[in-house]
Amino acid sequence: MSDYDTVSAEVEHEEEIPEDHPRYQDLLTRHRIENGVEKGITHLQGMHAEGRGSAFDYLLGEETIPSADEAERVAAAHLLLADQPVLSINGNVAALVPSEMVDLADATGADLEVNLFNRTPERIEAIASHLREHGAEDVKGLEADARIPRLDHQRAKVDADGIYDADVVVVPLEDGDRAEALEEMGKTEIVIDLNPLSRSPQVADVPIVDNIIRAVPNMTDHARDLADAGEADLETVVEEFDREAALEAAEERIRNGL
Ligand code: PTJ
Repeated sequence: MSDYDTVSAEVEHEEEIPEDHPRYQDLLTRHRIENGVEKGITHLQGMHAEGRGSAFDYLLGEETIPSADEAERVAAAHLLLADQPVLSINGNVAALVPSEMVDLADATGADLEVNLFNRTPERIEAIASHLREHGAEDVKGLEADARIPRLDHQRAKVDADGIYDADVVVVPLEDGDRAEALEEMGKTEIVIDLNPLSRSPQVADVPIVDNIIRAVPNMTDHARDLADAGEADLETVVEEFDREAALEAAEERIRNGL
């Protein structure tokens, strides 16, 4: 049977996408983003972001490369060491990995905070409800009672007891100046982005060049493996990480397939 016969023209539920389809992960991702747009969770611009991401993922071989796996372990160690870790959620993240983000928050004691570029009360509420439907108990980002300094767009709006006060922040799927502004606030930043040349991974303490669909569950697995490690061991994991080498390894894979 050809690919054309195995996937129906209009996929209503993701279970209809055959798992043995050679493009399964890409079809699943596209379906979740489309669904997100229909539900008012994902902005239309999120489709462009997804298209860009999937091109890089194709060149990466649609797999978690060893340097990304290491970065995901280091990220887990940072989150376990943190006093106040926060996972930032935009419209693409909410559509792609809602329950996976809730699991990561559970495994690391992190808070979930909605933070949007195209911020409207309706989208904030839709994303918070979507996360609650996937098991989140407390969702931050609705108060927006603090501002990230020197950022003149909607992403500056954060919760005072959330991202504003956090020591470690996970920033997925945004190429922008917020990463630089958070860096200037002295926060430890973990960025998930398939493009190693984006501004966000370029300034991150831990750049993770991997598809968020693979990265987040793997971070959770690492966090569970490291749960009993002592503080000194976690510090060692963090200190041994070479962010430049991780970025170079990803670029090398994308450019030369190596
Ligand atoms: O929901 P909002 O209103 O906050 O809007 C979010 C958008 C999509 C507008 C915003 O995040 C955006 O414009 O993103 P950019 O600038 O397109 O950057 C997104 C980055 O994420 C790009 O570098 C993509 O390569 C990368 N990316 C896209 N999909 C994935 C990804 N990285 C990892 N996993 C993915 N599935």
